[in-house]
Amino acid sequence: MGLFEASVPHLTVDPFDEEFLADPFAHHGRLRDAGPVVWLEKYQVYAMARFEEVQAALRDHETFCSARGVGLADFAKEEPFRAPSLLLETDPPLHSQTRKLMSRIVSLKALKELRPLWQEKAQALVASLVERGRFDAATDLGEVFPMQVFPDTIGLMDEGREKLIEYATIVFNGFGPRNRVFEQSLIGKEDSIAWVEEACKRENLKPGGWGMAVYDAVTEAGLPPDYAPRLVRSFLSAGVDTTVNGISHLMLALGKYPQEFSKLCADPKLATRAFEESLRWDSTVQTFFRTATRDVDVAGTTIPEGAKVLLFLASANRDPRKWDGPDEFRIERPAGGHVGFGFGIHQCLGQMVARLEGELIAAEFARQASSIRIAGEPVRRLNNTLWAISSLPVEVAGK
Ligand code: HEM
Ligand code: OVM
Repeated sequence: MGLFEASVPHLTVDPFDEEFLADPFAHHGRLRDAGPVVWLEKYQVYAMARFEEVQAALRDHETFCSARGVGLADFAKEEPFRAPSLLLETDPPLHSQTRKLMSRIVSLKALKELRPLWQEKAQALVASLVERGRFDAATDLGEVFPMQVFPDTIGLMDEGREKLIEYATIVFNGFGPRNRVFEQSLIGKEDSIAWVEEACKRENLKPGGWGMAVYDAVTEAGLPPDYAPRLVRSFLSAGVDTTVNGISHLMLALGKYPQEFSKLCADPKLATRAFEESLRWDSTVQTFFRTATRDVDVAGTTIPEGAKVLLFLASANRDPRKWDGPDEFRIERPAGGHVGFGFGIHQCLGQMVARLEGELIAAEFARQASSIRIAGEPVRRLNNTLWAISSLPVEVAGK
C-alpha cells in the first residue's frame, strides 16, 4: 500500500443495495464529490465516478483489464458463474481476434441492409401505438421493438425467445454481488440459461443470420470451434435487454421534456441526437468493473495490483465537470463523447444496432405523434448493472 492510501476517501455506501439501485442518480453526486477515486468499504473495491477518470480507465485497458471479469468477482480467484465472454471478459491479443471477427458481421453494410425492414416495422408498431393513444412504453414498445427485429437478425430459433430478457437480466445482475436482486432474478428462471445454450448451437441457428455467420467466420479464421457458440452468446447476452431499456428511457425522456419532443417533431432528423442524448442522460448500462494489472497512481491514489475498480459510466455521463446542465435532457446538446457505450477497445460492439433501433423509434414518433405525456408512475426493475424500467404508462396524441 502506498503512502497515499490513507487519503483515499472511504465510503460506506452500497451501490448495489435496493435503495441505491432504485435511484442511482441521487447518489452519484456524493460519489463524484468525495474524490476522483474512492474506496468502497462494503466490497473492498475502488471506484471512480467522474468523467475524466472513468474515461481514462476505460482507455487504459492494459492497466485496467477485463479478463479478470468486468463484474465484482475476480476470475483469478473465483469461478465465473458462466464461461467468460470471449469479447467482454478478455484482453488482447484474444480480444483483438474475436472483436475483429465480430465487427465484420456487425458491419455498416449489414446495418444498411437491415434498415428498410426495421424502419417498416418501427413505422407499423408506432402507428398501432399512436392509434391506441394510451399504452405502456416499457412493455408495449421497449420490450416489443427489439424483439421484433433483433432475434430474426441473429437467425434465432422461434421457440422460447421470451427467455432472452430473463437471461440478460441474470447476466447483468451477475456483474454485481450475490445479493437479493441477483438471487431473485434466478428463481424459476434457471432454464433460460439452458435455453440460451441450446439457441447458440449451430443446428439451431437459421441460415443467413448473424449467428450462422459467426460459425462460418470462426471456421474460416481457424479459431477453436467452441468459440462460435460463445460468441453467439454475446449477441444474446448484450443485444436485447440493453436496447429494451434504452428505448423505454428514450420515451421517458421525451415524455418528461415536451419542449425537446417538439424540437424533434419540427426536425425528425434530430432522432439520432435524441437517442444519443437519452443514453447519456439515463445510461442503461450503469457500471462495469475492471481489475488493476499493476500498482497504478490515479490522481494521487495508488491502486494496487489485483484491486477491483468500479467504473460509474452513468455518473460520468452526468458529471458537471464535463457537461453543462448534466441532469437535463437536451436533444441539441452535442452528446457524442458520452461513455454510455463504454470507451476504448471494448466500446459497444452493437452500438450501431442500438442506434438504428433508437433512431427509428424516435423518428417515427416525431412523424406520427404530436405529444407524449407520462400518464402514470414509472415502475423500476432493479438490476445490479442495468437501469431498467418494467412499466411506463404514456399517452400519445396523433398528428
Ligand atoms: C459492450 C452498452 C447494445 C453487444 C458494451 C459496453 C457498454 C455497452 C457500456 C462496454 C463494456 C465494457 O467496456 O466492459 C450498451 C448499451 C446498449 C448496447 C447502452 C443499448 C442501448 C448492444 C447491442 C449489442 C451489444 C444491441 C449486440 C448487437 C455488445 C458486446 C459488447 C458490448 C458484444 C462487448 C464488446 C467488447 O468487449 O469488445 N455495450 N450496449 N450491445 N456490447 Fe453493448
Ligand atoms: C457478452 C456480454 C454480456 C453482457 C454484456 C455485454 C454490454 C457483453 O457476453 O459478451 O456487453
